[in-house]
Amino acid sequence: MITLYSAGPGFDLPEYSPYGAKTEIQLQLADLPYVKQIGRPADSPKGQLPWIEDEGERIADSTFIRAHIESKYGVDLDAGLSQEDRARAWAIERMVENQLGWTAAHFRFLVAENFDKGPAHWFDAAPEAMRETLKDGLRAAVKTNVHAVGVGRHSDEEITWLGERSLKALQVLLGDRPFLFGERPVGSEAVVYSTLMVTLNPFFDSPLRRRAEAMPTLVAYVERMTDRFYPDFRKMAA
Ligand SMILES: N[C@@H](CCC(=O)N[C@@H](CS)C(=O)NCC(=O)O)C(=O)O
Repeated sequence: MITLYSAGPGFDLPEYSPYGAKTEIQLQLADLPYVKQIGRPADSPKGQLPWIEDEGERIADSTFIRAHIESKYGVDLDAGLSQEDRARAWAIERMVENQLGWTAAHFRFLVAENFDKGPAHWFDAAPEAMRETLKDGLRAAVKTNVHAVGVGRHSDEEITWLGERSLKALQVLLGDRPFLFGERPVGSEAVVYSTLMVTLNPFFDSPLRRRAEAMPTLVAYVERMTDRFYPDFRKMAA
């Protein structure tokens, strides 16, 4: 049985790590049984969530986890897609992870009110004397990363504009289909959903969230995916 290590539920989401949710959904799409445990990035072979343990083997990074499950279990999460659509799926995945995700992370971690009501609480159990140092360390690390990928060099308005371009692209790509490539969810769907889920999360306010909320296609898509992959969460939230 595969064990998935991820962040777990939090901040009104069924899984707080977008990459953890991606892997969790891909395990479900592959029809593979798994158990889920809360993991700490420091314990991961690559220092980040998620990672899996599969018959003694530890695999980290959501993209490599997908490659592992597809090759080991003979699954094709993009079954039925043409070569062109497979290429499109990869391009969509890169846009979402390498661009949209960072714009959303900027608002979640680097806007003081959001950081204080959210990520700052990860240190609630730490000794009081260390708490502020730990919070500063997390904020500084995220800031360095957001700056390194380029997003952090822009104003909030510019970051919103950049993120909105990806949201608009997703809206067009989805059109009136229930899933990206038709009636059936494919592998890249997991990434699109998990990133939109954190972007639209009402727990954190941001101009980017409000732009996403104004796109009914994306809102309905997130609800559809949550119903399908986190049905218990939807029931609880109802
Ligand atoms: N490329 C990685 C990205 C994973 C990632 O960014 N994980 C975040 C949680 S959503 C993390 O562990 N961050 C802690 C850190 O980078 O120190 C993947 O696809 O799994």
